Amino acid sequence: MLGRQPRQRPPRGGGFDIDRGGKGTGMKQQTFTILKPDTVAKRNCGAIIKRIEEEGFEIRGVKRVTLSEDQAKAFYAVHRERPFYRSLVTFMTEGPVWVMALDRDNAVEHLRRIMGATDPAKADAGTIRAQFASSIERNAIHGSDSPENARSEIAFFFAASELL
Ligand code: RTP
Ligand code: MG
Repeated sequence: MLGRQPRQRPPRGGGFDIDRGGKGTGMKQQTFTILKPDTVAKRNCGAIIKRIEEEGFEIRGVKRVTLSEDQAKAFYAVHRERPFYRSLVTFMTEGPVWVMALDRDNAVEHLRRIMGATDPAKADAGTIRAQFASSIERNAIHGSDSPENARSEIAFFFAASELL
């Protein structure tokens, strides 16, 4: 029978911004987060994940990893000329982190909003960093700053087959 074409699907994994809901739901967007070593050490992962889920994010991929120095340097390469780069790499490799691929409408902007400012002293009340960060460096959580970076950060840690 003509007219029943298979539905075209975008690639999985690296790009799962799929409108899976059909009618009425907006386009899902992907973002990426790291629960940083301070969060894991203080056993705050559960509380932060609860908040992330309550905010409507779907956790599409999650794993616990300990970053190598090369991985931390590469992940934060954009900051390699900044005075805090060396210290940031030391911090990010001091213990395990949890990395997560997240899915939600307006995911990038929404996660950044609920994370709060980089410096917890400047973070709005009720944000994750206001609640859980200890300093501008030990600030509990990373969130992608653009959809493009979310895509590459997810691909940095996850194979497409882990995000089905
Ligand atoms: P992130 O990338 O981790 O989500 O944080 P962000 O966008 O809010 O901040 P960014 O400017 O990208 O900085 C990356 C991470 O570097 C550490 N940092 N330390 N000592 C300092 O002045 C300083 N500034 C930044 C923080 O861990 C920050 O999240
Ligand atoms: Mg950043």
